[in-house]
Amino acid sequence: MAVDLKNSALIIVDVQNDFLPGGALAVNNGDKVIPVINKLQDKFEFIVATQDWHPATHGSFAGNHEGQKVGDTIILNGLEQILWPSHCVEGSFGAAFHEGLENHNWREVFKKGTNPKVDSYSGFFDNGRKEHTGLGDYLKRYKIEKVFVTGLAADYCVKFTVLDALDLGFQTFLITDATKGVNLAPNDTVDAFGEMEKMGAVLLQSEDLL
Ligand code: VGL
Ligand code: ZN
Repeated sequence: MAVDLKNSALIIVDVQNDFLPGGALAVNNGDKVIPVINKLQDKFEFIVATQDWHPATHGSFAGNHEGQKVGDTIILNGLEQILWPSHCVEGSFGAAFHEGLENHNWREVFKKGTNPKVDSYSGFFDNGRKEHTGLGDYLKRYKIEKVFVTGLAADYCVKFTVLDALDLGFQTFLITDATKGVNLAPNDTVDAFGEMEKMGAVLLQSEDLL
């Protein structure tokens, strides 16, 4: 498949130590996306990354809610919230990008989840859609029309980044071998792929671009 990469951006979502094997919220085989994303970066002139970046007091951490455990669902300021282990605490090793991930051509990094009162799966908006990270305006300022989304995790931050990109009017591609899911339920990643496709995302493999 020949895909025209004019006015395109590669978005690298949350390829951070805590989402990789050995990390606090490790995604199975999460490290497998790194060589794929590195190869893809050679094809793109415009690359941005997102970074999950929580204060230690973040409301998505089970340890900040007495009597709750990881995986429980609570209401956090009016929104349903799955409780996660403490992860990607601002400035920590877990919040850093993996050292094997190329970053020399990145234009900008967009941090998300900085407000302790609301989680932010999408790279564009928080889960309550009250605040934005600046990513959408940034891409539009540079006349980006197509976005190619990669990274972690397929069933959370990648999925919501893709859905918001579609909502903002970007032609949106998901590179399926450049993402892996958490899979709290075994089919979550497959279901997420289906949902993104149904909403208008085009599912590609990296070899379609290389
Ligand atoms: C993520 C859960 C909590 C992700 C971030 O990057 O997919 N998932 N925070
Ligand atoms: Zn998080």
